[in-house]
Amino acid sequence: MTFSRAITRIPGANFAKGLTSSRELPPDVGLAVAQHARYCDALRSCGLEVRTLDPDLQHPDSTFVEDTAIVTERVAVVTCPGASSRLGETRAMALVIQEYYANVRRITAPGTLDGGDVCQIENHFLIGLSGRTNAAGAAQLAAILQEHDYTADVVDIRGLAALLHLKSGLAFLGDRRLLLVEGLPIADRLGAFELVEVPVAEAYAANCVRINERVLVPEGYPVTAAKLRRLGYDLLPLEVSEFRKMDGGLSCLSLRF
Ligand code: CIR
Repeated sequence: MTFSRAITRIPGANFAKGLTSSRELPPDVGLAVAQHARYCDALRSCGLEVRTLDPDLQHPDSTFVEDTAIVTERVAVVTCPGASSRLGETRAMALVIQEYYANVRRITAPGTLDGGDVCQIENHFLIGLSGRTNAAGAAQLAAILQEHDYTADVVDIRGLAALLHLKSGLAFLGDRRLLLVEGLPIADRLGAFELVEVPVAEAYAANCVRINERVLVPEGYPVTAAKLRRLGYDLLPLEVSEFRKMDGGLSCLSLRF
């Protein structure tokens, strides 16, 4: 998959009021803004044209733009996020997406779906059933994707409390390879892929992002980084400590298409 654009949103002054399960100290908003700026620079260094949206002060989690839309080569789908505090984020995102896509579809209630639960693997999609994405939302997305000649498979991660979203524990690296947290009980569903395991102690590093010739990885996870380097990947490590405190990872911070 080749990407040429990304959409991001700068964290707002109310970023620390977003949803989190973390027991870490609240995030430093100034540092989050600085880390976000470096993230956008990294996307540019991968060859992407980056559209950076202004902070949305109504929605403290709105910097995690990945959850609001699925953007593919053939269709864009605006989601219906599973957390009620995030529902309003999609209105502004739909307007932006319409500038790039003639074909914009929507997930509608009672369906809920967060983009973090959707992993594109070439022409196939894994859709996670999670605390945020319900069966109706997953079925709506699968149907839309199938209309556009994609295939989709639903994987239930609701028993895995450590995973907020499917992509909290899994990333497609290209080359028929998936990076995933060691022991993830969905591994047997992924037989067609070479699985690259991330040790549980580095679980956060399973949320990497392959962009064109490079792989964005979170700074500070040496075992995973060494594995990926041994496989020949050109890594771009980024410090995202303040986003981790809000349960967000590298993929959540952009829509790439
Ligand atoms: C939330 O709980 O919705 C945000 N604090 C974090 C969202 C992270 N998004 C993602 O993993 N795709």
